[in-house]
Amino acid sequence: MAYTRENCQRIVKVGYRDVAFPSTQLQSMEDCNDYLHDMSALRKDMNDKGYLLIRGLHDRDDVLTARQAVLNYIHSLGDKLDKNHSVDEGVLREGCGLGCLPVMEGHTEISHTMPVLNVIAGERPFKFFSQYFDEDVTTFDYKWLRAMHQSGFTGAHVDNVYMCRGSKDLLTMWTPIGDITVEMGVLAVCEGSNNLPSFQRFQSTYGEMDAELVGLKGTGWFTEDPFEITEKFGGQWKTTDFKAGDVLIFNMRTVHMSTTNTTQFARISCDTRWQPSSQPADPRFSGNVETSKAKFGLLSKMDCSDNIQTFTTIEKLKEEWGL
Ligand SMILES: O=C(O)CCC(=O)C(=O)O
Ligand SMILES: [Fe+2]
Repeated sequence: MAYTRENCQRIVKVGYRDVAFPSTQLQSMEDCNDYLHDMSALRKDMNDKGYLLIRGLHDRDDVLTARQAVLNYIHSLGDKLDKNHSVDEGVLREGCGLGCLPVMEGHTEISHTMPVLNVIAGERPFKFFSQYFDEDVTTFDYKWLRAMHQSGFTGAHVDNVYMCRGSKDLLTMWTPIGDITVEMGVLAVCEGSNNLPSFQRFQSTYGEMDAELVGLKGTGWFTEDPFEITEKFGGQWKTTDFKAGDVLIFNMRTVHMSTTNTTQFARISCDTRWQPSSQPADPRFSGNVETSKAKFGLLSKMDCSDNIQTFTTIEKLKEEWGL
């Protein structure tokens, strides 16, 4: 076999773990492009595996245009990018770590600009989700647009803990804004975590939690260690390199995290949420979305203000749940 990028094993970082990829611990994710028009097959995949990887759902050039707009915005804020490189390379200056890059999520100056919306709320995802749900669909106003700094990653979680106050059929679409390798920080999913019997206790405790309601302090992540998930509950971690245009779609019970950005590049991505219009939507993410005070995920690590009353921690809860 020829020694190519495709078959050579790389050492990548997931959380703080060094992991060989592809390997039994972290396998390559399969796309569903061969049966993209067979909605019942796609729904079955979503139910069995917990995700759909679609190559080229968005127009590649539109995504690259959005990337340019986001990089120009970051550059306009000064002292974020390496001056020895052109802006469109997206190289971060030395030491641009946690808190260096702007918060772009919510309804922000950049999240709702035409080049960005043209991709993340464009005709193509609307068409896909209306076919998938077989009815009219709606997407939250709140857009989780982000640029991941050097050494940054998202820990293992299910999205239900953040957005469980509306439709149970809610889906997340993760859109990389550019070509993103595993080394730059992509999403990894634990295949089967959404419905394997071995995840039942996890799903009926952590998976049911409304992080804001219980006053959870911190990120809302179950763990930063991917193998705590597989060792305790099973499932199979999978990931892949993404090209501009690709998307990963998963449901509220799919355990996912990101690989760690070990490069000098800003990793730009956006998650958007999709559901049938006929169902109620979580009120925190539609309408006046800037008012949500609860900060979870990486934002919780940056927020020094103590104005949000917190009552518990994930460590305490795990002890209570016996997990
Ligand atoms: O982009 C990330 O690092 C995390 C994204 C995520 O958790 C999601 O799309 O639900
Ligand atoms: Fe998530």
